[in-house]
Amino acid sequence: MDLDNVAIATEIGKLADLLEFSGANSFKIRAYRNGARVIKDFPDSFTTMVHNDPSKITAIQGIGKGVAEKITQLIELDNIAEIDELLEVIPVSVLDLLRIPGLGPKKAAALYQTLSIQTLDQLQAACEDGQVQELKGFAAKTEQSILDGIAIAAAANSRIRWASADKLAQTLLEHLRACPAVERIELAGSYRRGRETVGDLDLLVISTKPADVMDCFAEFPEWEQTLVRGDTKMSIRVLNSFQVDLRVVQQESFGAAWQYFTGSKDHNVAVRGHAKQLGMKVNEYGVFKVDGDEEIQVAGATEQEVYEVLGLPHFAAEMREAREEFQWAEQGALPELIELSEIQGDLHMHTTATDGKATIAEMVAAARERGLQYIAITDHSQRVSIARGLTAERVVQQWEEVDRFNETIEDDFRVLKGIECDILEAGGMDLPDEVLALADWVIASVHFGQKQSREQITDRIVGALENPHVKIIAHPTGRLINRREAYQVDMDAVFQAAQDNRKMLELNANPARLDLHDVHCAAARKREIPLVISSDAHSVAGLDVMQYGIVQARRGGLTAANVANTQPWEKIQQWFTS
Ligand code: DGT
Ligand code: CA
Ligand code: CA
Ligand code: ZN
Repeated sequence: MDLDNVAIATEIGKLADLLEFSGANSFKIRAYRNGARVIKDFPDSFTTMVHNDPSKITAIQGIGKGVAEKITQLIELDNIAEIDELLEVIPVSVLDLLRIPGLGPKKAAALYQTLSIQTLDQLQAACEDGQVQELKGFAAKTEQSILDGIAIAAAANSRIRWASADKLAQTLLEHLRACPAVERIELAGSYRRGRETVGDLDLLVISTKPADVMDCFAEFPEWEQTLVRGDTKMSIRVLNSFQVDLRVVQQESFGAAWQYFTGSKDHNVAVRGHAKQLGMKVNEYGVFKVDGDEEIQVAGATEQEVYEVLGLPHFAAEMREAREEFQWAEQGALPELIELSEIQGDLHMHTTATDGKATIAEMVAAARERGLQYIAITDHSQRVSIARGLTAERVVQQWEEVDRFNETIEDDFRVLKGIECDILEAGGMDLPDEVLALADWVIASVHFGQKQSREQITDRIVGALENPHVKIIAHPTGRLINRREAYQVDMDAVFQAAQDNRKMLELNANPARLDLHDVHCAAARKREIPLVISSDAHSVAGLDVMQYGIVQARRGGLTAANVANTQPWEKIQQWFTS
């Protein structure tokens, strides 16, 4: 089976999970876990290596003989025998238990062995009954954190992050575009609307040969199971059980179908209501004028004409949530949503001085290749000791290095002296004001004490916004999609403090963060607080996540004017002093 590296890494990770659950040797488990990580990040295809030159695989650092064997087995025999053997004694549903944040395989195994818990539902019931806190090694507090974690795990199970959906979507498009029966193919649903997580992918195809299209769909390399197959509609599961729906439509109703299946449902309900008032009817086949018993089709081939005959603008897909878009349309105030090409600089990234993988020079070269005009180097401050955070002395040295570096640059490209300075648990900044005063760009972040009370965390962030040297708060709520809830923070107070102190807020483009979320972005826009979309890159490749931040910003209704780093650096500086 030809698999991409992510799919291979997932299987190896699953093996590690199952081994850990069954109490196997910890060195072996670690070897598989490390292997999975190396595979996921490796630039060349393991499938290709297995086919062409298997000896290459064991030469890769972090891939031992055991891992290499499993990879070969998976590619050549379609499965890993050891996984099948383990699944004969361990129900597959227990893997869900391992996704609960804070519940390691040891605890999961204890729950399985003592209380026969196999599913999230059973675990929830046992926690609610208070059975779990009776077990050795489980306190009442553990029980509560398991309950909190179940909600996250359940959501994580059914929806995937937009960036992962995007990777899958691109391989699906590539596969189906090669199919001769496919005349046109587009993506719809929550993916097209840019939601931060996607429940399933929706594909729409124009073709006069639906059966051929469906045959081709079933030949997708990551196909796992066909759920339904009708005359024009087919649903499959791909690896990792994710669902993909495909519909085949005719040219003359393509626009109507695309509009319908893009949703959202609430947006479509509003569109239909609007049509009714005009004596018209909208469905997935077209727009129809209703005249007594007669229905005459007046639009359908393109999405544009569907909206146009209803007197509505062609809403960007990211707006279609029945939030404010109809009001904007009525007022003729539809925002022109920001695009990636409008970004001029990136103001949050790390280097080898702390936990980044590239040097300043390498980050600069990569930023220039991506067409940027300026970047800020913002390594961690000393409190983040695991990342070798910078002391006052080291950060001043780094800034001298940046000064020297700028002198070697002949054109207008600019490297800014920055720091991602921690907001201390007790409040206050991790570096003295005299040091922060030397920086061009001070980001303040909460990395520690995230479990503090709402009041404490809010006070810390508001305090940072009041510091005269701080320009911006990074990832203001700290959430990690599907993994960690936001910390308790009063966002109204944060917005107010940003306004009062004329500060900015970050939209972190890392696909696991996307923090602020879309509704927060919209709130910041209303309050005229400039946002900065940042990659928070820890490597050269990390700069490319900017695109995900753009999708999120568009969902928040942001235009270039709402996002500071669409402007030249001088403009950003002026904003703080004007
Ligand atoms: P998801 O997959 O949960 O992330 O969210 P969506 O929005 O992609 O939802 P999905 O896949 O169930 O359906 C795709 C679109 O098709 C949805 O946004 C609107 C449209 N649609 C699906 N079922 C219905 C329905 O029963 N009524 C209406 N009005 N629209 C529907
Ligand atoms: Ca969907
Ligand atoms: Ca669907
Ligand atoms: Zn950072």
